[in-house]
Amino acid sequence: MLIMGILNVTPDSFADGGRHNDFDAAVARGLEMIAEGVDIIDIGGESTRPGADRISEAEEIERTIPVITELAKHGARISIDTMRASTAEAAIKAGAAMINDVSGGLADSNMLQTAARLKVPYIAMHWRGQSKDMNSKAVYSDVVIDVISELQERITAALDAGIEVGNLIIDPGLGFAKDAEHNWEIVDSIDSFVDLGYPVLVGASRKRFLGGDSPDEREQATIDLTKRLASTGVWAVRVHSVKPHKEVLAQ
Ligand code: PMM
Repeated sequence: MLIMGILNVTPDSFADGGRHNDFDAAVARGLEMIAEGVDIIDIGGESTRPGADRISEAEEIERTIPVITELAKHGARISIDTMRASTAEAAIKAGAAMINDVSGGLADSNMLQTAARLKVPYIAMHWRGQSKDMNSKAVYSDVVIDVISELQERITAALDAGIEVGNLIIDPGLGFAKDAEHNWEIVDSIDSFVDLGYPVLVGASRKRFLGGDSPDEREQATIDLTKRLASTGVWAVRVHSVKPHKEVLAQ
């Protein structure tokens, strides 16, 4: 299982506490992750935590592209965490190798065609709407069946747009329009997602459904979950801390 290390270049990320919100700190953290053996560094400029406001395209590009350019020079495999086709394209030009779109192509009507044209791996996450009001959309008759069927629609849209089967990765989108119980039901049924036949990425790191009062308290729960997912055929986990996850996978 691969480790995708989170590098949020945002002043308001709930889990980083804005610690990496300037270029030097972000590059330093990226280099540290490379030294720790990270497989992919996921660089994002826009917070998607519940209730978060959107930022402009210019600001998103300004935050992410210089960090991508610098870390790509060090040989890192980088994904760009963005819902915007324009940011994704700028990131790939700057040296990113993969697009991580939490909206699965729903936020920007140009995204799927852009990913197809760029011929890079594309991560389609399950999403029901912008973070501002996503909690009100956490309504399912059966969360596993509903999320799989909505992901299948995104898979069809991605393939129709010309994304190659081998470039498509899926993600159930833990914490996005889902309450704690929904997230655990998905984790308990992760095999059903793996069985769809695409690489599955899981992003649980320090999210509220893990319990605890602070992001740091949720760290151990994240590591425990990575250990559990390692035997399920999940392709990668998206996590804040790289070293403890590499260690738990090596056990
Ligand atoms: N979660 C967040 C941001 N980007 N991308 C994918 N593919 N999957 C996720 O679960 C995901 C994501 C929000 O978490 P953060 O604010 O800690 O980065």
